[in-house]
Amino acid sequence: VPVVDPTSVPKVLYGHRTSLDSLCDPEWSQESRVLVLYTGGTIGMVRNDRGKLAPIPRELETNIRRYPHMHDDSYATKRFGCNGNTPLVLPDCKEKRRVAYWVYEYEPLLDSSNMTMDDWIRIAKDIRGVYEMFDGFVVLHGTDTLAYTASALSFMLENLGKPVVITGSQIPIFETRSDGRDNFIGSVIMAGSYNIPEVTVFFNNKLYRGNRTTKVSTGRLQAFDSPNMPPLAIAGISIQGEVVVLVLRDATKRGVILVNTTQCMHGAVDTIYETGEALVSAGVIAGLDMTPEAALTKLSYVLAKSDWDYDTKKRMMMRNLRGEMTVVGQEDEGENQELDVVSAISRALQLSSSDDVERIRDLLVPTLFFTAVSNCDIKRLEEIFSNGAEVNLLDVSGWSALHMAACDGIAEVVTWLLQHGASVHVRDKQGQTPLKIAVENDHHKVVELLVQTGAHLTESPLRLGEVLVSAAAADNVERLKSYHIAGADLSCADPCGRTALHAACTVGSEECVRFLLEAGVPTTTRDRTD
Ligand code: ASN
Repeated sequence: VPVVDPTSVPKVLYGHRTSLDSLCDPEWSQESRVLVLYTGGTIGMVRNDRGKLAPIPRELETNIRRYPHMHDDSYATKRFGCNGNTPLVLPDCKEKRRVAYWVYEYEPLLDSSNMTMDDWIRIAKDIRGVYEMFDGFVVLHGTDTLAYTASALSFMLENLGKPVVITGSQIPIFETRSDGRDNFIGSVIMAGSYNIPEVTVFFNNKLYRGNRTTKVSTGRLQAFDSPNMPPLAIAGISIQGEVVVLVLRDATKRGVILVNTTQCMHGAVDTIYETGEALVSAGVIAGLDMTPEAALTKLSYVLAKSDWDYDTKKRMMMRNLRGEMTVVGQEDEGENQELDVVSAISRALQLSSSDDVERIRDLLVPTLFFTAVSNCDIKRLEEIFSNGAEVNLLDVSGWSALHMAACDGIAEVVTWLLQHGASVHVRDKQGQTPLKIAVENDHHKVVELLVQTGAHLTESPLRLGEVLVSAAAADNVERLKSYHIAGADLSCADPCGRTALHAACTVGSEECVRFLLEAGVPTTTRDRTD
């Protein structure tokens, strides 16, 4: 689970621009928040006197502010004031919430051909450092090595629960005919408004799974493609010569992990060919339909796992870790049983065409799904899920099934939902996450499960101080425990400088005082009246 590591928090958040507190302010839930990490690339470059492209520092954000389709200045100043801290805000795109965004510029800005593995690590650490403060991330990147960075990040960002969208452009963003503006705006919308918790590439109006992409053209605006997702026709590639195999066998015996990937755009490495079979018997792992970029970065990731032994590393190379390759037979392809209600209604209405039955199913599945959640009926959930229920579906109040289960406090249902891809970061119309709902209902086990899956509180320290003080003042030790399990700092003070311990002492709540002391809160904090 990503945690805030203050040493890697980009300066933009603590420095002259934006303070952590203002970002955590509850009123912020009105907008979704996106951090744009600008690493370089053509997108932000400017042509010099000799017509050569080079990045110019500290220009991108200032220029974006002048473009009304990238920044709605009147909304931003009305909502946040004009104090030098005003974030960028996308114009209304008819999505659920406005997207507010910040640009964090790297120093130096790089042509991506000059990037190394250290740059991948820096991007991953920066995202981890501020993971809890944003709803999504956009990485502006040069196109030459963008697919490598996308693949590398997909492996490095373990337990990712929020979108990370990588983009760039073929023509600089502020040139008249540029693909940069659409790529940029599309990426910010994807990161801010869509719950796609993985590393993706947005280019030329398409969103690709990052580790499936490869750069296919240096000149066309359709610079990227994802040829094997969904998988296309399978074509084999023949590798010549027994001598090569004997060489390779030697290497695998020495403990070298070898992966065979195809350089073809479409199709996968196939072992039905004798040569392919010989490679497998020499210990070479079939990389199936992985792109060479994904294969290289997956190997780097797997080899760096010091706690995995040689066999585990080999197993992991063969396994689909982040959707980077298609392992035939890995997914459960069992026949779906038609839902009883759907069959009954279809029979009663004498529907014969499969399209009509399909329509009935689409109408009923969401309702059946929410009902099964509130009835805690796991068997029914399985059945409905295999009929195509969308786990992160929202009801009219913006509640997901996970909000519901968190409110009811049934750990079994919460576990099932999390195992089936429910996002812990979805917020309802009041900006409340499932974690907040579980905390307010004191479902400790559920709070624990959500935190283990990457959920975190979204209140500012001051707001946390307020809720902790009121819990202690009401002698509510269960609530203090809930916040404690949710990862809150119990020594947070309210705007008057009072902590939960002050409040517990004032009302003489022995239980709260004992709990707070056992949790290790400081006993010498003074409030504003001293
Ligand atoms: N050379 C540039 C880069 O990769 C190419 C681009 O961004 N279109 O940084």
